[in-house]
Amino acid sequence: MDLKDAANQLGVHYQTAYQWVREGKLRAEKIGASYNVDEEDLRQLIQQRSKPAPPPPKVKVRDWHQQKEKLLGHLLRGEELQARSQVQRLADGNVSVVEICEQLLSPALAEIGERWAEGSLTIAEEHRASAIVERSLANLMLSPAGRPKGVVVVATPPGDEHSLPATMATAALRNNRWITHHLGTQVPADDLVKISKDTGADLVVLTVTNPQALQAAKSLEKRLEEEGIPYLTGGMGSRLGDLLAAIEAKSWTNSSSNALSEEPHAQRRDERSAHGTENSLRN
Ligand code: B12
Repeated sequence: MDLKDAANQLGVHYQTAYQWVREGKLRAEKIGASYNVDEEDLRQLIQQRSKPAPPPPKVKVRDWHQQKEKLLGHLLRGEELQARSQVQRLADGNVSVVEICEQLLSPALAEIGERWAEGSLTIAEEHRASAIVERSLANLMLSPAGRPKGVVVVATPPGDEHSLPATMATAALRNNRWITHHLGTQVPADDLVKISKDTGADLVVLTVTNPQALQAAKSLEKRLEEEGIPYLTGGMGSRLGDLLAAIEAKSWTNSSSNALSEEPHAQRRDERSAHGTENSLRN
């Protein structure tokens, strides 16, 4: 077949097919002034082009500590564009949302919390940093193609204003093909139950960061149990990887209580006791 017909079958312009012949991508025999393309060669090239491109190679982060220090610097100086492009570069390099959250964003935020607690960072600076992290997370809210695994509702109990952990959980779930309804903070129990039923949620994920909201979380759990809606609760120090593992294994089924909800702050409460919490972020 001549090159013009081959180009048509490939769905490209004649010049492109000619370029491919010159580059050796498409084999063709020169006969006089024209080119002859073997049908088998053409079939193979068409097949090769129809395969999805392989995912970009995963960027290997050698030094997360250095990444965290760099991000922390941007957050402390209020350099939003630099912070967001640092996060974006990792996402573009196929680094998982869980890694980005747990190796980079959470450690940077933890340090911001430490500095606030010891009085070297103002509330305004903390708010500015949190807002940048929140907007960096927006870029990670991707839902890859493929059959959804199920429906999840993510919420934070009343009395807890720490919205970022639930946003991170949402990003991780969406990236793992769970349809995720992210409700943010301060959702009344009745409304949480209603939306869970309306959306046909398989599971409610609760995130508790403020120890003072633990009781509210317990009441929500009790209510969900009464309604027969499964839930998983996590908090400071709990791992997104554990959330994904539990949800993949569907190991929440009939869980009337779960270990994660017992002491969500246990791990870090000890670590941070030296800094105290008498300072207030809010006044
Ligand atoms: C930002 C921030 C705030 C912001 C929140 C803004 C926002 N939009 O979220 C504001 C200003 C509102 C705030 C307020 C307060 N804060 Co504050 N805050 C922080 C800070 C600096 C970051 C929080 C954060 O997002 N952390 C990063 C998260 C994402 O990391 P993580 O906890 O490990 O989260 C993981 C898990 O939650 C997991 N996950 C999420 N969902 C699920 C679900 C399941 C099932 C599983 C398995 C896992 C999982 O995913 C996350 C990522 O890996 C922390 C410092 C810190 N160490 O975190 C203090 C911190 C949490 N705050 C603290 C305090 C004391 C308060 C206040 C009580 C201060 C006050 N006196 O007013 C108030 C409480 C207000 C309220 N009613 O809630 C203390 C809590 C200490 C304690 N444990 O007792 C901390 C630790 C600061 C400190 N060092 O003292 N805070």
